[in-house]
Amino acid sequence: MNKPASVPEQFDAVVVGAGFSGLYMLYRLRQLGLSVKVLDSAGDVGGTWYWNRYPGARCDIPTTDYTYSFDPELEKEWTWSEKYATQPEILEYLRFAADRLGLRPDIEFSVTVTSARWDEPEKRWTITTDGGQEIRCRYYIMATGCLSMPKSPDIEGAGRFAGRVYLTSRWPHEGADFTGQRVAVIGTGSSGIQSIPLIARQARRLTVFQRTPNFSIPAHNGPAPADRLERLAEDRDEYRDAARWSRGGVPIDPTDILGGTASEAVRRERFEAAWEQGELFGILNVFADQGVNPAANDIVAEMIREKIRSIVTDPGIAEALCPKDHYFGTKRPCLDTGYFETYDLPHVQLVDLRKQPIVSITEEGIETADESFGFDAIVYATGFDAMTGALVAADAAGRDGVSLKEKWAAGPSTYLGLMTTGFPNFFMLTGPGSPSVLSNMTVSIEQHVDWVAGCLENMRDEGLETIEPTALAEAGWNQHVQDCAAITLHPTANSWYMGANVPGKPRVFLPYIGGVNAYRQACDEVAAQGYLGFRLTGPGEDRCRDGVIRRMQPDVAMVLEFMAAAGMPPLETLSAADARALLAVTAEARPPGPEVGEVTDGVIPGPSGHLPYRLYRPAGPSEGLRPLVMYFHGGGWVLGNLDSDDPLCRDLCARSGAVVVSVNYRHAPEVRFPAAALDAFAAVQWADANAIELGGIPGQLAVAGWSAGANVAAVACQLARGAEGPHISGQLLVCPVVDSDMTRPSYTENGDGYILTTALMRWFWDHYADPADRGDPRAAPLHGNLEGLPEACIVTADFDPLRDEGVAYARALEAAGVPVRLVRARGHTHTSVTMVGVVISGAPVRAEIGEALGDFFPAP
Ligand code: NA7
Repeated sequence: MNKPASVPEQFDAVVVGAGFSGLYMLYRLRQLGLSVKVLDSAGDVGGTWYWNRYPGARCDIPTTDYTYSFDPELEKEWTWSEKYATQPEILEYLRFAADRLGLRPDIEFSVTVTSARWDEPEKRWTITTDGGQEIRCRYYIMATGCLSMPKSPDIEGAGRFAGRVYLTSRWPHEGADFTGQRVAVIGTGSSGIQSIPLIARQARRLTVFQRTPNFSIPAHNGPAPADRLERLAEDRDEYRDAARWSRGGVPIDPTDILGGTASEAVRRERFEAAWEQGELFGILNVFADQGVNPAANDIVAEMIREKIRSIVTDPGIAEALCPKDHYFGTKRPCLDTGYFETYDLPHVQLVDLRKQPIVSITEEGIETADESFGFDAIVYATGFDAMTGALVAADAAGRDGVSLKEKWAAGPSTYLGLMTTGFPNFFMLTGPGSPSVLSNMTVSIEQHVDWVAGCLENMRDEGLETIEPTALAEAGWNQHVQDCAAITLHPTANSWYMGANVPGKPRVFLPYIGGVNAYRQACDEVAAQGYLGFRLTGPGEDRCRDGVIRRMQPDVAMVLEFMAAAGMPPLETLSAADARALLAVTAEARPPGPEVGEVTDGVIPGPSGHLPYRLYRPAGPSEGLRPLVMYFHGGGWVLGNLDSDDPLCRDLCARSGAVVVSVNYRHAPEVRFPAAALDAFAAVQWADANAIELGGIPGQLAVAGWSAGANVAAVACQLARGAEGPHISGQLLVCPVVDSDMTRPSYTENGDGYILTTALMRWFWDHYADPADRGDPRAAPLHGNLEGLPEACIVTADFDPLRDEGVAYARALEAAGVPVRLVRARGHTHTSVTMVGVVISGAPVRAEIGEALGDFFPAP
């Protein structure tokens, strides 16, 4: 019932949407004693399950898991009839839940929110509906769903067709009867793939217009999976908890088998088992690396393509149905029942829009570049303006009158996918930047609702009125969301996850791919740290603990977790010999690094005996001369050798196109300061004198090193300048040791927990140099004369105790007139940038390093 606009209704909270999330949110808010109004433009509860009534519509997560878990009693009272329930059954379930929890009195149906604005003095939202109603509330909660705003038809002439038009996402309640009709289906996403076999049963002729073939596996629908039912019967709470702390919101055993190294038999067995199981998270878990490694992904993709070829009789049609333009899983894979089999039916035709694009919809049908088709009905299965569409459409304007649409013009920006700056007390359930569509939605919905309820309860208890994220926290989270996506294959696809399906929509990865478990952990930590990154206000209160919840690159964090779990003893507790032996063992398990043209070992005459070296020649013509880079390995002057930095040297060689010569200088404690530095200088002199024999262009010589290797490289530059030769074109210093002062803030911040610790650095110094020598520029080049040194590229890592001395060296060089390129390895540790083939996020940093190395020399 609409009230006059002059007398706005007042509630503590307004929730938009009465699907899975809106219903549970209402339930939790009521428990807090808040007054709540839920608004929905539908005629009943159900959300996406109210609208998506097309034939064959089902969930693609097993019903054992696609269900509310917050109330064991509710669970007991409902039994799903199938492994993947149909839309009518899911809708029935949500009706049951709404009734059983007595939610309906607080829900108003057939009402669309047209706008909302934040009233700063009143600290309230004013919401306007299509009926002219005004509602005021303190908390405004969007339970609008991720796939609820249909994509507007973006096909020429879409309005002209004279026959019946259907949208899978707005299917008529009375259903559709295609008996005897000529039907077109446009779109082969999940909605198309689910509906096509059923429409084919009725239609006289069915023509499917496919722009992108999609990966689909058989759902093998039937009774709910016995193994899951058993686990639930045994210990429901344990099962639900396992789901909450799983990667995708469904308990599975994540594999550690890698596609690249598994035997053919293992690959086949794992794939066939997943194919038979018919579960999304199963087929996405054939190999641990299929989401990040193109080669592993292609093994799964090709096995699916083999299946398609074995199902579809006509080889031409089979090939057209085989997805080849995106990695498996980077677009939402589908579960089907007889989809590919449908194309064997004589009255079903596939039109490949890549070969003959649609020119226009006409009054009679569809005209492609090659043919005109006549139809009685056209079904658009063309998808959604996913994740942001419904949020933006509700037209909320925040504190400064800026709308969400304006704020998100370049892509959504959120803190935890829950809130966004400038919009106080505005919550998004499963918003962009949260796991949402990459997870079992019901688990992610419950987690979000519980977090919001916990937050509001805390605010009530503390007498607070508003909450809003800070710009710093939000920017940090956006960065983390993109960092997580960047190490996967996902951003390569034109998917709706990327916003790529909607013309003009910014291309940004929308959901959080770091996992339901990692995400829950982050949200819990934010709350436990007094709502880190949020500003909370109330009468006489204005509190804010600003900060960023995840600054580390996600794969770096994984490596640290892995190493912590492996329980390696701290190196500084070992003898030098034992520490060397331990590192040699761990190095054996590494990927080898990229192929280069040639690798040869040799010896250099050092100041006191021979020094072994390894030369890396880039691929390409072997006769031409290249710039020469003398490389010095890391290891605190104590550890490391030609093998330890072999993958990094290959990487530097492949990226820079230079000949890289890695030199094994003498180590401490056997030979102490300044032996390592003198060896490095001798190696540089020797390389200069023997450039042509090494394949180097005379006069084009640079030095490079990592950690203590960067220390001796920097010292070699100073010694060469002092000795008036040889000429060095540039110095690449990756996380260099340039000082023995351990009091800089980066030592305080990163001195423990990131592999290179303060204790280990002290151990290195103690092995290498007497305290009296540690200020000598040959040990601490920061204290040397820096004038006239070669241009430098200095790499510093955020989580490195040596970060600040690297920055100090860069600044000091600049002050001395030396050109410096300072590369910040954001979210990295002292070691992670060098972990070639392990830490994917290091690759862009190494690309920049390779470019910097190339820039030391004149263009070829
Ligand atoms: P999707 O997955 O976005 O699929 C839409 C399909 O429609 C897809 O094949 C699109 O091809 C196609 N499409 C979209 N626009 C056009 C135009 N203009 N011309 C031709 N073809 C077009 O939506 P669904 O509803 O199937 O599924 C959404 C999710 O709901 C699903 O993943 C499940 O999680 C539940 P494209 O790939 O863009 O080339």
